[in-house]
Amino acid sequence: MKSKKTQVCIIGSGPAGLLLSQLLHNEGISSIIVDRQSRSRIEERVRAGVLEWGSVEALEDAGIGERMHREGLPHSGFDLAFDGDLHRIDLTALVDKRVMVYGQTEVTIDLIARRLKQGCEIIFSAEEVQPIDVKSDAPKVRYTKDGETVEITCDYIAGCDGFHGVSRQTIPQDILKTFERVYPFGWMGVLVEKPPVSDELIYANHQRGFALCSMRSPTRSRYYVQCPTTDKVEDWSDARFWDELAVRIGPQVAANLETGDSFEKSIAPLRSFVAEPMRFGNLFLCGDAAHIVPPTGAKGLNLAIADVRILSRGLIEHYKRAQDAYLEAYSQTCLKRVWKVERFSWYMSTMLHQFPEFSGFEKRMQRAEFDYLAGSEAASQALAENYVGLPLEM
Ligand code: RFL
Ligand code: PHB
Repeated sequence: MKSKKTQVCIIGSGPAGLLLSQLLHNEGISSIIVDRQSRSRIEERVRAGVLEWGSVEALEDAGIGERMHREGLPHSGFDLAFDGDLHRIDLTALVDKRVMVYGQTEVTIDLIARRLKQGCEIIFSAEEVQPIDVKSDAPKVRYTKDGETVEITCDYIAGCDGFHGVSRQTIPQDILKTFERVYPFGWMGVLVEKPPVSDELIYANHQRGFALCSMRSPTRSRYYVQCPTTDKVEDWSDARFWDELAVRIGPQVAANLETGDSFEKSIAPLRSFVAEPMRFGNLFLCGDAAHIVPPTGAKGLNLAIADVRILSRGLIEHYKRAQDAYLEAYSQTCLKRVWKVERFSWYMSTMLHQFPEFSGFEKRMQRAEFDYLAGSEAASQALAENYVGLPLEM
């Protein structure tokens, strides 16, 4: 068996794992990243699109601010729509902050390029990845590649391997508590090389279901419609998708909709999930490995970045100043914030979707929530405060 050594071994080369590696490298702390997927598969995944400003700053610290600021689109507001009525959430006026529209795909491409250029070892296409001896002072990550088994010995393991990863499963069942809500619908998403229907995002609740108008650039749009979990991508021809989207966003907005051939189509299920604690021995869980939010508040990626900011601070304090207070508090600090973000994502999802089990009462509640937001600056401000991102510690 071949062996390697590093200070922090990171499982998962998604945005969480890559950003952690970069922030540690900035302070002279070594890491190796192991991922089961190939580089091209990782760089092709289409996921989140909105960055909180705290995430923007973390990515600047990671040295990938240049392209993000050149190609990203700062947004100072977005629209909520309810059966055709519109209410703008003016982020700048309400909370003096903005968000950045820049795709997770681009963030990942930028981070991989930078990490490899700086000589970081990223092992792609690793098989049978397994954290071992995580309660000892010398935990290891074992994997197989090209028929050879390799063991990486380290001080700490960061489990950044997403919801279906192996890290969380390493924590014994009598220690790990999980909390979950699965929503009775999914999002059918398309990418199209056409200018966005509006300069800002539009989140719409319509009797026929939720719709979201988003974008990746001034010439590339990202649209979603709520669909049953049983639907398949093949059920949604482009023509059906555009017809449905136009109905849900209403004639006023749809008048500006430019349709075309979609070049990416996928269905994502909606789930809320939290695992507690986020640390076991010398294994730390980060991002989707520890929690999932429904995408309605654009929080999944941002929450992963917040975990990484908290963990990198703890590891830097450990290595640079022999102080472990931040590291000891990692799980507690993250979970306090995680639950607030879970609450916001659940709230946005509940307000904006059609739930098969909802009676007339719940539907009137959704409408009342929209009317309250439209008529109350305080209510809009609370929504805006969450949308731009809560402070790291709150
Ligand atoms: P990622 O991005 O899932 O990366 C995890 C990495 O770990 C690897 N991996 C393993 N490696 C080694 N061994 C194993 N056993 C492994 N198992 C998995 C994977 O190959 C992968 O490279 O997690 P990370 O870094 O925590 O980042 C979190 C974000 O990706 C996630 O929160 C968001 O993308 C969530 N999300 C969305 N969030 C939004 O805010 N807006 C969206 O529109 C949005 N759309 C989505 C999404 C997540 C999706 N998933 C997970 C299916 C759409 C989809 C389809
Ligand atoms: C996206 O552009 O993919 C996107 C934007 C906002 C969300 C979810 C997804 O809330």
